[in-house]
Amino acid sequence: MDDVTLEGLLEEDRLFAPSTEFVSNALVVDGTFAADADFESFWAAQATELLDWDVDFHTVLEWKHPFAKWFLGGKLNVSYNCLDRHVISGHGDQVAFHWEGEPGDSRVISYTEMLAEVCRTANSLKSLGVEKGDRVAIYMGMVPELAVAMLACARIGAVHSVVFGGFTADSLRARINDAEAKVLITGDGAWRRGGIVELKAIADDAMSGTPAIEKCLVLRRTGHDGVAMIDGRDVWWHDLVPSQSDECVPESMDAEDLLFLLYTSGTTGSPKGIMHTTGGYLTQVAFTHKYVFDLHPETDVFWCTADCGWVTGHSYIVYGPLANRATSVMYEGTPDFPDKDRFWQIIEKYKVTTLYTAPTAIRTFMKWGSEYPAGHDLSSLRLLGSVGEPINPEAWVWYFENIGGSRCPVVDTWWQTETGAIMVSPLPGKTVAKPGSATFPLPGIGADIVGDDGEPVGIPGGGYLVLTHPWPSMLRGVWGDPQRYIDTYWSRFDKKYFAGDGAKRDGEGYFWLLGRVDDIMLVAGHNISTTEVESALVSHPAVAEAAVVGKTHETTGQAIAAFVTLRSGYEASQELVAELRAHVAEQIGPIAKPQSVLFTDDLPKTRSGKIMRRLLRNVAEDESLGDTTTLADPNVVAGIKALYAADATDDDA
Ligand code: 6R9
Repeated sequence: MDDVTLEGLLEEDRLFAPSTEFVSNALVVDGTFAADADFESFWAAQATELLDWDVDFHTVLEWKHPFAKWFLGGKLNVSYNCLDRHVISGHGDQVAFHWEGEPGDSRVISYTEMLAEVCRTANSLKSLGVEKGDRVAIYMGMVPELAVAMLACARIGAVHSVVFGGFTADSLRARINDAEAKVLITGDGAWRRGGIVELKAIADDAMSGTPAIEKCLVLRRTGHDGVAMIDGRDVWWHDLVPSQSDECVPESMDAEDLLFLLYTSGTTGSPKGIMHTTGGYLTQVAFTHKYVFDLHPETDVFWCTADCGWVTGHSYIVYGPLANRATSVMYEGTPDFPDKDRFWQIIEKYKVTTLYTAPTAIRTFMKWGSEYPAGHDLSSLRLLGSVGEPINPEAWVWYFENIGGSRCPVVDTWWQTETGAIMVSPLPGKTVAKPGSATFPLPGIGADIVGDDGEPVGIPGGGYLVLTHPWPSMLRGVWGDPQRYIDTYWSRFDKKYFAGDGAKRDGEGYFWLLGRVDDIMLVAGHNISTTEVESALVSHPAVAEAAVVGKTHETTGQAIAAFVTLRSGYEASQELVAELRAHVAEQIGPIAKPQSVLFTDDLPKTRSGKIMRRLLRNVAEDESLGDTTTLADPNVVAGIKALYAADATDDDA
């Protein structure tokens, strides 16, 4: 952003208070957490209450700006906290995972079974030469063995680096090499919309240039022919794991020992290996999973639809839910296989109570139409969550009404790979929500909004979201590159963590996330948020999803170019273009009116579902597309480029 403050122009007055019924059984209501508790004692209390420690910590926080250590002197094991202690306390028969395979097969896995399989896998890793501190890369589809592999690493003190199963061989190779992983765990293949992604073949390609890899453990999932195994390097899971002992003493780890690396590409540069450690990470994921999702372990069925290749899967499929002894659903496939009602079918089948998904999915469901959820019994649901991008108010309301039956609170959770756990979110039994606002920082978290000078902008006001003091699950660094950690997160503002997101606070202090700072547009001297213009477009009944970018303009500096997908039943037309432009002007003001509107079937998205505006900016500026390797489907943007070139809707009126 230039030296102009982000204004935040879109207004939202709708209020959604939790129902009396929800409040009557909620873990957190008004007054549960003392408002002014100091954050160190707050987190110390959570760490003691939520986790089992082998040795208690003697110091809560050592803060040598910008390097933090939490719970010094404490020792614990993450897999013990996620599994053994629940079995010991008599809950071994409780279901840890209801796993649903894409082709329709399913498995029910109890805590006892999970523990035994984790021990066998941990012993297998030891037999392959893995020792405490070694890095293990994991490249698998969404099968239970992926969670097992992560926990097996945690059990023996190895550091896992999960690489999303949709990445290419080049991306996998780069991540393996940066971490110098010794072992790769993969599968023969993964099911994807009825087809097979040949994981092992891709892994072989990657391993052609990974000097550190010694062994590769391969799970048979798809069972297709022709999977090549290299003698001395490759081992089938079924040849090794089942014969191992189902006992493996958990390694007692220092609170600050590394638990995992997770690579994030962010908006620029090569992927960064984000480092997360043991005690602080587990404390905050357990805390947030329990209270943000109001977890009642005896009765809830929790479903986070993310992939374990992303931080959301790490924290809210594996570590948070298991630490809290939750029963979860884990699903292998896509929402539209075999049909567009698969999610609703799964919710009905397992009586899911809590659904945690992403705005990109919600907008897709809106586009497909409400008849798909309407055909299923979703009455088991009692709480809904959102993560990954700002949720447009209209998508929020659609989710609330069509999925939650207007009865379930919606928690819009802001956080990042780097923060490890949720930071800004409603507490569902307490917070009065506003659609599109992540509301307030959680207890123990310091967040603020500052201007270009780093000074707080006050209430109301807009600028950059910062975190004002350390938190337990914060990244401890960037693997192999301490300077990059300092430069990326701690140099923009003095003593404050720079999140890279624009944000505003309204007159009542609610936080509104306005998109990545790099995406914000400067039109005639006004900083305009892409999120707000997109939300205005999505509030038109014809629009399912929208992405807007700034493109160079002679007089206004930048002009707004909009890319829009329509809901089923609506047709593209010149009249609709005019209507949408007028609609934005009415919702936000004439300054935010898109100069051009292009209708398209799809928008370019990252593999984790976030809209990649940089590429649309390239399209609007008629520049080359550059690196498109992080895209889920590179064809989408090529198609938009062709459409854009042929389109004549540009109109300065
Ligand atoms: C958890 C995750 C982090 C970036 C973050 C922000 C965006 C995530 C959001 C949100 C608005 C929310 N983001 N949740 N923006 N409201 N509730 O997504 O991690 O993949 O590292 O992405 O995602 O821009 O900075 P990650």
